[in-house]
Amino acid sequence: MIELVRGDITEQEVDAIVNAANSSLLGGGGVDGAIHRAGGPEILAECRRLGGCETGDAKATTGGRLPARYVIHTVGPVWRGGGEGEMELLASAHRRSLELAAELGVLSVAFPAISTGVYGYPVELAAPVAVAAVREAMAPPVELVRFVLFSEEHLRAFARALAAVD
Ligand code: AR6
Repeated sequence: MIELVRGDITEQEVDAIVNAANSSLLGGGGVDGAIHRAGGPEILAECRRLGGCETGDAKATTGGRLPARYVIHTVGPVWRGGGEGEMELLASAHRRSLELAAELGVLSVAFPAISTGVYGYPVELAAPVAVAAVREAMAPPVELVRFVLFSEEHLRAFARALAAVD
């Protein structure tokens, strides 16, 4: 099942939350900053041992003080106009996050709108890619994927994308 909520991903009572990180995995602003602030220093200490992450890939840590047991750190593409493989890299970030979630044995995963903040991917274009990638890659034991959208505009874009495939 795929569901949409407007809210803060750090407050989600799910098994794993996905972080829209950068390739250093050493923290940043946006959702990344919020996750490290809420989860505490243990997450960053684990991230330091991971040696970074390529765009389109994902790596996991524990959730520190978060309600979620794990944080899956993925790196979405920086938007450069759409001709630099952004769509495939965004799909890959979702796919790899779900593969990792399945390896961790989790049932529920929350995603933010990866790449649509600092990285500049227009949400109208990102939402259909994210929804399609999750529909394709979602596999047992994962049974719930929740997109947690920070603004009404993002929520509407994801609702349109989900309605188009349902
Ligand atoms: N819960 C849910 N969504 C949030 C939250 C939150 N607490 N905070 C922000 N968002 P961004 P990116 C939304 O910029 O574009 C970082 O510095 C936000 O409104 O966090 O992938 C990293 O270290 C937007 O819709 O991630 C990287 O350097 C979405 O999350 C870079 O930003 C993603 O925005 C990654 O950029």
